[in-house]
Amino acid sequence: MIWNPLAECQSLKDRQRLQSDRLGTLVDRVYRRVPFYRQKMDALGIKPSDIQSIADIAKLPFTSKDELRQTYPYGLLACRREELVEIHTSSGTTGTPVVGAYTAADIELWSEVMGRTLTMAGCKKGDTVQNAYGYGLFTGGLGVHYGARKIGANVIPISSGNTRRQLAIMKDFGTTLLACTPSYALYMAESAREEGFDLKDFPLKAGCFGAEPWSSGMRSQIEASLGISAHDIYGLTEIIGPGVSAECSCKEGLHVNEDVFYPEIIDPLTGQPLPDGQKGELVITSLTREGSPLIRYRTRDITYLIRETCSCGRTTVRMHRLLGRTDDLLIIRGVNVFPSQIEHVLTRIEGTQPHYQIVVDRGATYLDEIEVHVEVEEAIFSDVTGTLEKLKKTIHDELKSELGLSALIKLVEPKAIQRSEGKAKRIIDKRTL
Ligand code: DLL
Repeated sequence: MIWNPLAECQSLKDRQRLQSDRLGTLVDRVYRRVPFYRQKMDALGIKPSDIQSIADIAKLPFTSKDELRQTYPYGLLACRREELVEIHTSSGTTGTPVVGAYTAADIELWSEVMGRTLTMAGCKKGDTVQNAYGYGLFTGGLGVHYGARKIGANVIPISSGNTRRQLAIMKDFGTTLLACTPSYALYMAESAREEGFDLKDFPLKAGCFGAEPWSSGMRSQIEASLGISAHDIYGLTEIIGPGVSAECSCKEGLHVNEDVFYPEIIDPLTGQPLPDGQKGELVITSLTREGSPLIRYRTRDITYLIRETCSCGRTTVRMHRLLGRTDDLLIIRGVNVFPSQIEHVLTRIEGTQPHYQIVVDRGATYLDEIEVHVEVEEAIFSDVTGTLEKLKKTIHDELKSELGLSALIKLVEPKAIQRSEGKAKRIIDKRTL
């Protein structure tokens, strides 16, 4: 099913016209109402009348995360304070939090795009959605909540944590769709096994997982251990929260809701737009937001765009699942390493679990050292016949061929790596630069 065929299956020509109109209105609005944008446009000598179509977007300046921080909390507001109905922020673990401010129309927009997201995972009226994303300032909880309400599904607002209770609720209430981070979904499956039941016996049929990177290998493990179809969903606080893009049943990239969130890919070093299919930094313009619209926001997320029409019938452009972040890039002895590459290798190797941590340190020789801690399956861990040593060598060799780097491998027993109920912590960088 498609939630909004008019928007999601629109002809390219009609969509471009709509995007052009919306961009014009947005630029007018922020030029009049947000001094930050007026000054940036004036500095470049651009007037709202220079923006005639969506193709003119490249004339506009970027917005960076640092600028959001400098204007915290209300500097980029494009409406009156009393028009706001809700505020969210990022967790702020890496600095001043970034703010998303919503008017009633913004909440309606969020409900609409999350309705599309859940529908892509096969969710419909009558389904029971167990929403194990955190409720609160984090956008995962309320985003899924609004989407489920929009399409008439029944939402259980359990929030994250208390895994035993999650499983009891799932069993008692007959949950059909689970929403949480992918790492938490795996943790739930593991806990269910320990409690002596199998999630495959539950009526659960699908899951909407996102908010952190995960690989196709991890998807296979989730699908097998929960007996469901696992869908990748993407978004960020600055733009709206979840609801920017999501996977349909074809799972060949995430459909971007481009009638409202216009995507571009740029070279992160030069800022130059890149053609479809080429990997770079995702830049998003929120075309219809009222509270905190952003123009050409640099997400720091790396992906590429896929323009061909999907066999599901939606005509919206797709983005490949995230390939990394410009600021997650680890540079180890000059070699560029994304944690996603490591996960990709690990999930290919029999006997390992997709629970891992990457520890980077600088040894006595001042050379970077990378140590990958990997959980192995119980049976292998207790094996005394040298299987562990063989596995260690396999992981070492496969990582070396993928990354061109020798990593120290530490195999750890099941559950040795701390589980997370929200976003998993994969990297521990101990280097002091
Ligand atoms: O994580 C919003 C969200 C909630 C998305 C629930 C999906 C599901 P932030 O906390 O602002 O917002 O973090 C945004 O998380 O820039 C990406 O780097 C990362 N991220 C989000 N979704 C995915 C995904 C929410 N599907 C940042 N795959 C983004 C990989 C993701 N990374």
